[in-house]
Amino acid sequence: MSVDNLTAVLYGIEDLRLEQRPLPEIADDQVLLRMDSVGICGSDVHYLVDGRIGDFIVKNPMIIGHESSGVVHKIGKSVTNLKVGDRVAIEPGVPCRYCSDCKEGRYNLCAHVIFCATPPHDGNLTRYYAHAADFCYKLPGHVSMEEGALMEPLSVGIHACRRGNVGFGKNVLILGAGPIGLSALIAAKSMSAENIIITDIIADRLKLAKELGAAHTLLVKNDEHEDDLVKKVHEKLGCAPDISIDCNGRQASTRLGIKATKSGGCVVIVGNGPPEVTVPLIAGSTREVDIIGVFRYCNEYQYALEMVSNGKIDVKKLITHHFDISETKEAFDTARYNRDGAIKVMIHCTPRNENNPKPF
Ligand code: 572
Ligand code: ZN
Repeated sequence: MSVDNLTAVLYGIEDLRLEQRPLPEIADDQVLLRMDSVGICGSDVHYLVDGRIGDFIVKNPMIIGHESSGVVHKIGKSVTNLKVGDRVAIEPGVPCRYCSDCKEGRYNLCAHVIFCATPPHDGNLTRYYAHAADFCYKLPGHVSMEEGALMEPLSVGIHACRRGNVGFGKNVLILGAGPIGLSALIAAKSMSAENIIITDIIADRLKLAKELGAAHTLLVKNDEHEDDLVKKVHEKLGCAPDISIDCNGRQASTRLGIKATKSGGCVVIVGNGPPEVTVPLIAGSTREVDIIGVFRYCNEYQYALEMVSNGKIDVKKLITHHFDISETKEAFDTARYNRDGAIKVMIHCTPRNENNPKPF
């Protein structure tokens, strides 16, 4: 009898199917994982709704999902860092390891990276999945599989904070309180930022942001004048932010970030909006406001895991919904329509809690 390898495959716009796939073969340096938890990311929803993000177009059926954890089911011949039964967080982007970007440690910039569920590469919302063993991170016994999956968005937040030099005493503005904005908030707290103000257009998200440690929140209305918003940020924070982290990407958000940041501060661009936006670049430049780019993350998984493991970071509150892989369509509907205050929707490829520390 063949093994159940139920898999979520995106065939094109609004065409997400569950189907059986053969068990993947593994290379010598890979492990076969029995997948456990997979979070839905905004990019997964984009590929479902638009069939593309920029030049990355779903031209052939693609397995969706990249925020994930699993249990080692089989190891390749040359794997020494893992054994069967290990519970792991899966870093979804495997770079070439040979180019100058990889050699310099900035492997997120590798032009040859194979990133799960970025076309044309398959993701891992499936029951069995093969991955490079050195991009799997063993979870300590007390860390749950869901937390393992959340190491991915958390790594984005940590990378953004590191790129902006968030640290002790810094006042931070975070634009956008979705999963990435909230991850940046959690990361900034863990790096001893002084006060953090976070914005969003959805009040529920700001409520959660408060629970996660934001000193101030700012509910933004769509048609609000940006100079009024700058004033509000400064009034609430008591000063201009040293660092603004734009997790939104919309023009209005990037503009507010540049205008609100103190002279000599920096704006970190995490959110991806349209490829070209109009911003007050020269007004920012003449105040020596640095604009810093972010592309995913590199070298953050180990730190993210350490912070969750030692209790300095708690990501569990980000999870608002749980679904079984057989309910993938409902899970995506919940994520895309922000149903019931959805922040992070988690899909379980193994029955929930089966691989988790007990008691729950
Ligand atoms: O978890 C990583 C991640 N990265 C995202 C989006 C969602 N999740 N990015 C935005 C889209 N870009 S991209 O360069 N691209 C589709 C490869 O436009 C990557 C980073
Ligand atoms: Zn993502």
